[in-house]
Amino acid sequence: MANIFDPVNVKQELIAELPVKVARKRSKQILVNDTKDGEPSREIMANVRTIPGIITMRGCAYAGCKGVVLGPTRDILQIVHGPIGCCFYAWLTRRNQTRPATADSPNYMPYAMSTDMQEENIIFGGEKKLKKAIDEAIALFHPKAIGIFATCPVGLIGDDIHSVAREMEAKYPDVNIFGFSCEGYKGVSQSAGHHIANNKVFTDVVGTLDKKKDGAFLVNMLGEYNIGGDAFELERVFESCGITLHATFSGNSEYDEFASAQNANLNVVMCHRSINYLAEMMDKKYGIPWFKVNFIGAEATGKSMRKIAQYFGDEKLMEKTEAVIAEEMAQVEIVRKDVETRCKGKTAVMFVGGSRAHHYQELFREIGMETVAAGYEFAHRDDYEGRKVIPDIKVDADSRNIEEIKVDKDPTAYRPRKTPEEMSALTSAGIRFGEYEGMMPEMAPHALIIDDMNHHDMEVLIEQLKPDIFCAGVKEKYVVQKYGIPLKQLHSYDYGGPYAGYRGAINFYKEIDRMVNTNVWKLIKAPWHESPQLTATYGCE
Ligand code: CFM
Repeated sequence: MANIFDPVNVKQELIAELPVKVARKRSKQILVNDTKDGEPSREIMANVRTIPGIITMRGCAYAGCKGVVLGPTRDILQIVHGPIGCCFYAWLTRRNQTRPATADSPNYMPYAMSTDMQEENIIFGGEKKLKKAIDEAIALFHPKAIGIFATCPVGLIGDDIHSVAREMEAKYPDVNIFGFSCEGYKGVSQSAGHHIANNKVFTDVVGTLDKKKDGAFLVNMLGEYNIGGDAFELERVFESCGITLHATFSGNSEYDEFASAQNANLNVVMCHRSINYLAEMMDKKYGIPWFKVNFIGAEATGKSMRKIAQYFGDEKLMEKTEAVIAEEMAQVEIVRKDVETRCKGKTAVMFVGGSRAHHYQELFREIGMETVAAGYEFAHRDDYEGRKVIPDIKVDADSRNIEEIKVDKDPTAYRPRKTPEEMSALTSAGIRFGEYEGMMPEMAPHALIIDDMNHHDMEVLIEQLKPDIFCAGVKEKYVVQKYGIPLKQLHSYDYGGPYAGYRGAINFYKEIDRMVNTNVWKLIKAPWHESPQLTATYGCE
C-alpha cells in the first residue's frame, strides 16, 4: 500500500534546515504538482546555478558534450584535450553500446584518448601537444573525423582548439577535424555541453556527405544513445515495420550517417533536452520536420510508431506497423499482467538527467506503480512545463554563454518534406510538430517535482515518502540502499537493459518486480541508524 504523505509538509521539510536565502531559492525549484486543464499552473525554477555547498547530482558541460552527445559515435576519433583525470569518464562508463558493421570497421569507443596535459602545458600552452596528438592519431588510425574536446584548463589558459583544428585539417584534407569548446564551467550543468555539441555537429558535420540509405521511409532518430542496447531494440522494431533509420544521434551510429542526415524525410526526437537544438536547426536549413517520440514503455512505443507511420501516410506501412504492434504487445501483455499483480500500488521516485525522469514514469504506470516524486538534474523549464514556455524563459549570464546559431534555408539543399496542406492535415490529425509536453502535465496533482535534487533532499524523501523504489544514478545508489530501499540506476541501467521498445519493457517489468518484491531490503540497517551521527551547524546564514 502506498505511503500517504502530505506533499506540502514534505516541501517544508526539504527546505527547513537551509539558510534563509538558500531556502528561498530552493523553494522555487520545488513544487507540489498543480495542473489546470492539463497545463501546469505554476512556474518552476530550473537551469540555474547550484548553490555552493549543496551536494548536487549534476555533471559538467564537458560531460554533456563529449560523454553524452558525441560519445556513442564509434568512428569519430575523440581526443580529450586536458589533464588525464577528465578522460576517465570518456571511457564507456555510461554503458553506451555499439555494433560496427564488420569486425574490421573502425570503432574507437573502447579507447579513451587524451592529450594528458601536464603542468608544463598549463604554463606554456598545450596547442603543440594537441597537434602532436592529432598527428599520432592519424598515423595510427587514419579516421574520417576527429573531434577535440576542451576541458576546463584549456579555456583558462586560452589554447585555441579551433585554429588547431583548421591547421590540422589543412595538413590532412581528407580528415574532418573539429573542436568543441565544452570546458566544464561553460554552463550550470551538462546541459550547456549538449547545446555546444549540437551546434558543432550541425555546422561541421551534417550536410557534408551526399549519401542516402535505401528505403522509402527514411527517419533520423535524435536523442537516443544506446544505453544498455536500447538502440538495438529500436532498430529491430523499426526494421520489422519497414522504416529505415537513416542516422541515430548518436546510439550505435557512425560518422557518415551524421554527415548525410540531411537526406532523411523526418526527424523524431526522443530526448529533447539533449538534442532539440539540432532538430530545430535541421528543420530550418533542410526542411525536415520533427516531432517528439518516446520509446520508453510498450504503449508509448506503439504510439510513437503509429505517429511515424501516419506521417508517411502509406497504407501498407500503417498496416504493417499495426501488425507489428499487435504481435509485440501480445508478448508484452503476458509479462505485464503477471508483474502487475505484484507491483500494483507501489510507489517510485525518480531523479535523472533531463528526460528519463519523465519517460520512465510510463513504464512504471504500465505495471500499476505511481511516481510520487520526480525531477531532473539539469532540465530547463520547458522539460517540466512544455516547449511552449520557451519564449518566456529568462536568458541569464549562464545561458547567454552558449552560442545561438542563426540558421537560414539552405539555398540548394532545402526541400520541404510535405506541402503546407499536408502539414496542416497531419496537425489536425493530432501530430504536433516541433513540440513536447513536459513532465508536469502528466504527473498526479499531489506529486512532488524537485529540480536539481541533492543528497539532503534525497534523505528527506526516503524518510517521508518511503518509496518502494528509488531511481537515480551511481552517486545516490549506495546511500539509498543503506536505507533499505532498492535503487535502480536509470543512467547506466546498472548491468541491465535494454529497456526501450517492447523487449525493453519486458526486461524492465521483470527487473522492477525482482527489486521491489525481494525481502532482502528489510534486513538492512544503515550504519547511521545504529551508531550516532556527527552533526554540525552552518557557519553563516
Ligand atoms: Fe537525455 Fe540521456 Fe537524459 Fe541526457 Fe544524461 Fe543519459 Fe540522463 Mo545520464 S541524454 S537528458 S545527459 S536521456 S547520460 S542517456 S541517463 S543524465 S536522463
